[in-house]
Amino acid sequence: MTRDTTACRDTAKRMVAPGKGILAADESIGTMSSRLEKNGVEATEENRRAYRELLAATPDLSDGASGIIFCDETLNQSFADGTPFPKAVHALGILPGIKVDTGAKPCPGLPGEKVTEGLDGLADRLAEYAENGAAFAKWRAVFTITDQTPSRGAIRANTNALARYAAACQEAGLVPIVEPEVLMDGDHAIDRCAEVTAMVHAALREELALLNVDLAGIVLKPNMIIEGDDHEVHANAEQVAEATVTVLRDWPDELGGVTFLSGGQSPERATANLEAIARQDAPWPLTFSFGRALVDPALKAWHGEPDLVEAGQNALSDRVKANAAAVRGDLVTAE
Ligand code: 5MM
Repeated sequence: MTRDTTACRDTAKRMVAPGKGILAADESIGTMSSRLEKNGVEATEENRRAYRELLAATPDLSDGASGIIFCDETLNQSFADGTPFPKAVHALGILPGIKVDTGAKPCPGLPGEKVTEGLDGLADRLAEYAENGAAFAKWRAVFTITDQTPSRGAIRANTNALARYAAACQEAGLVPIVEPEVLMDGDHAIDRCAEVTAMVHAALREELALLNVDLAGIVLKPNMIIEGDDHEVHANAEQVAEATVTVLRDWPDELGGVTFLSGGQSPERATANLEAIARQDAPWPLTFSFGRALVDPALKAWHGEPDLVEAGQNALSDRVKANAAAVRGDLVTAE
């Protein structure tokens, strides 16, 4: 199959349109179920569906969100009125995306490290997702910082898989969101996060180049450069922004765009850091593709009550508006 470079480039541009970000609502069934239960909601298929409909149907969501990432279960579900999610979301002016990895699993040969799986049968699944209306895809690899990790083996295995996924997506006409997440777990300082993230990105660029991935037709979803969550000193937003963009500057100008994950930061800190990042000089669009930092307040406000759907939507709307304002430069935040 040949690549339709133009279509992927156009979609990537829509995904990182000025003032818009991407909502990550692609928790796997296991993760979503435990988040529902933590909020006192029974983890049924219908509750997972109702929650995703609450998010997607938030009034005026498309003002600040260009796309929503779903998992396989949601993409095959429908709104309460019977409209399949991809069609309903397109009609709301939002691009539907699909998480296509099958999760980070223990990596054979590398105790304590993980490799993301999902390459088997991927081309067929991508064709089906495209047929069902998906415009883009997502694959997340995770890297844990310790004194010994991430190892070269884990970096190579995960970046190679990310590149194979990205190439397969472009052949299927779907924009790959390429997510190499260096986790915040640990007590490391911000410099160590910068060092590891730079190493992972360098390996990723090499693997993407070897598979002829068109960088203008991908969206990179990196972690911000930030200290480990057990580190005693919290970097301020300016320090995070400068360190983050310094690492990213090794990416060529043609890169389609950069959409940050929130990684477990509080919603407020993620927005403050994003706002400072957006003020940096950069050749590619910089925006957000947060999961928890967008949806946690919505889930708390709704907690499964049909009467509180509007409260949940208002909570999501507040976060999306704040982050959209942050990337537009309209928000002045203080941590
Ligand atoms: C929404 O969570 C996504 C993955 O969930 P699973 O681990 O259950 O597969 C995750 O990939 C998410 O899209 C990104 O990590 C960004 O989310 P955060 O919460 O880090 O912004």
